[in-house]
Amino acid sequence: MTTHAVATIVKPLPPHLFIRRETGAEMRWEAMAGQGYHTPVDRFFVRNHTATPLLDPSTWRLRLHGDGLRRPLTLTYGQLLAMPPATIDAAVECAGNGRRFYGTQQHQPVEGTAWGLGAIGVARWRGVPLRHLLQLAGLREDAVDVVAEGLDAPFEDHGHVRRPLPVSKALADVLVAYEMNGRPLPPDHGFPARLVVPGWAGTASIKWLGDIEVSTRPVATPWTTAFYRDVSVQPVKSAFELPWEATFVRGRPYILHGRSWSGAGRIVEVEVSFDGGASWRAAEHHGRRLARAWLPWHIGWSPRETGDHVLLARATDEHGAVQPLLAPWHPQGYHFDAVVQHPIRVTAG
Ligand SMILES: Nc1nc2c(c(=O)[nH]1)N[C@H]1C(S)=C(S)[C@@H](COP(=O)(O)O)O[C@H]1N2
Ligand SMILES: [Mo]
Repeated sequence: MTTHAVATIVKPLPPHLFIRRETGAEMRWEAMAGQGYHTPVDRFFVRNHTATPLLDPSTWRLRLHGDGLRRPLTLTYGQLLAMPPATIDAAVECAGNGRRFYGTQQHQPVEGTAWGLGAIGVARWRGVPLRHLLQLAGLREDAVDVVAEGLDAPFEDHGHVRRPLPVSKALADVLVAYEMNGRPLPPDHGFPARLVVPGWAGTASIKWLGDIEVSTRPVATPWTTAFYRDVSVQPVKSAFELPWEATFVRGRPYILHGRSWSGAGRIVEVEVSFDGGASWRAAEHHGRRLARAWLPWHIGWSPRETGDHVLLARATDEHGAVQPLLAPWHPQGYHFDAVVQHPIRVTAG
């Protein structure tokens, strides 16, 4: 197998679409304006612990092994592509999405990549249900954990990025994806194959898949004990498809667009406030509202006062989870779900 390390990210990262964040790249939310339901690859965020490897599909193998399987299995790229496929529309979102707002809104700065709200994207993923592979490999009834490992370089002294999933989740809706938005996975998003774990923190969606171990005992890795402890299902969030510090002209009519999402289910309501939270108006929904992806919405507004303001959007999911004004403190800055204060300026024109 040939692996070449390259400058952390392969695809172009033009500054009108991305903000570089350490070894990753955050999508600018204004880049979703006018787009359809899915996030095009040219603006989909990238989170790499090290660097994108360039893997050769002709020598690539996916190994399934461990004491939780009766018939360990090794698959080629061709064999994976020949299996009955499944397609899902799902978000991949970093658990640290919105981390910077712990510091900027709540005066609780935390360490780690200071993502705004752009560490999320929704794509159409095509691949093979992990359930199918596990059944093919003779999943035992007493198997408990499924540990997927990536083929990118080891991260510091923690080894390859790997994250155990409970068998129940692995059997439910996890995909071994080889296509993103109708094309083979791009190198930065896991070519030749990655996991997509709908609704869960992005760290579970292991890219550049090489190895899946199924264990009859619970497995701990640095990605469950140190880095992403207690993070699985993503909370409710909302974003405007606007530049940070967007400008508006007083008296003109605008239609503002945004999207809201929740790892737990469908979004049922989105409200927007133009007066700092004193009053809220319901936004209108358009497009689809899929669980584990997002809901696009819009609302009309004609600014009446010049000066600096904030726009607020808050969503509610089908389980009744609503975005609070204050996110519960988290030592690593995960799961920021509070209403984000989006700064704008209204000018006299
Ligand atoms: N092998 C591997 N898989 C990985 C990562 C990584 O660094 N290496 N990063 C994880 C994290 S933390 C996130 S948020 C998602 C990001 O997926 P994307 O880069 O396709 O947007 O990939 C996950 N899978
Ligand atoms: Mo992440």
